[in-house]
Amino acid sequence: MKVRWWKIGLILLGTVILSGCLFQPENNPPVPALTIDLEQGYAPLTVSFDASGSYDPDGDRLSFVWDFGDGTTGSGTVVKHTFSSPGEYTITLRVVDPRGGEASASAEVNVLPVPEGKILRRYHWDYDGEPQYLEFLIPESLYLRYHNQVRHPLIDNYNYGDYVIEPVDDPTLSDLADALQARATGGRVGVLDYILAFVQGSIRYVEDQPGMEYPLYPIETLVDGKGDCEDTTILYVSLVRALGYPDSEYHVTMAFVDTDADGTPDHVLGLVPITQAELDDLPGTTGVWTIDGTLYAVAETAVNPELSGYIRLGTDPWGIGPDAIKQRWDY
Ligand SMILES: [Ca+2]
Ligand SMILES: [Ca+2]
Ligand SMILES: [Ca+2]
Ligand SMILES: [Ca+2]
Repeated sequence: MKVRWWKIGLILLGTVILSGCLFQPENNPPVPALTIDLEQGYAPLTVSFDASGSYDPDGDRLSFVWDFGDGTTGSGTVVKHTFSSPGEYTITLRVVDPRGGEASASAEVNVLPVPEGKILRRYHWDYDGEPQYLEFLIPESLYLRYHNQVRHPLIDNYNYGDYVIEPVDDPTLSDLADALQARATGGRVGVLDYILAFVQGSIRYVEDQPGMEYPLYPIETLVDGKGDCEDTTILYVSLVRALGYPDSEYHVTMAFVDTDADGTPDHVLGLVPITQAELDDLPGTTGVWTIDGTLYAVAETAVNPELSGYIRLGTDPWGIGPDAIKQRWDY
């Protein structure tokens, strides 16, 4: 049998040409996915954009091109962008495959101007291992009202209670307390613990000058973002009190305690009354004190989260007990 090798060669060549050139598989465009972490906020607003949910039906490698709608562009799967001016922006994500296939997705971001006469503060803290974020507007006149008040060095006149019962800041503190309450879960104890984590995590611990305790009004602590034990306790107690503004159901107490048993009080902490039934919900176990027949959960507010982590409601980090109380302010 005569085999015509050259004919077989031609057939093979033809097969290669047909499959390689004429019958190239169709290219499917990518399927874009776009998520953003903030849709609205005050200028300057930093927003995180994530396109990692995008895919290509053919498994093609994808590239990502961003147009932030403010004249700037970017690239990459996950990008952060800061909008410096107020306005409504349309952000467009273009997902491209190497064969010319592409698809787009878009999102809207509304950047608000900080209203005249308000101070914008942004608070970051953790709760149960989850990052928390809150923007809050504080009337500048209120801040100046307190900031400009002359305080005398407190050597033995510890009138910390005056900083809590001060009424003019109550509506503003109530707005903040309500915003925190709306984010909390776990009933009354959950709300109290959540607000404690807010104070611990978003107010930086800074000590007063030695021998001169200088108490801050809650609005000052919120604007300045720093304070020591009396300042953070005054803030916490004021926020808890403001939860029920104007008729508080959240009775609360502030205590001046002696942590080193030398007979002189040296530290301020909060005490929140709880019921026997609420004990099961309490995250802490070492700080439940009985005072005059009432159960109180210790609220230690002065914490450096970088050094010691968060101290949950119902924790007595000093191991002192109620006998260490030298003075108490009740609301
Ligand atoms: Ca493709
Ligand atoms: Ca007040
Ligand atoms: Ca202080
Ligand atoms: Ca002491």
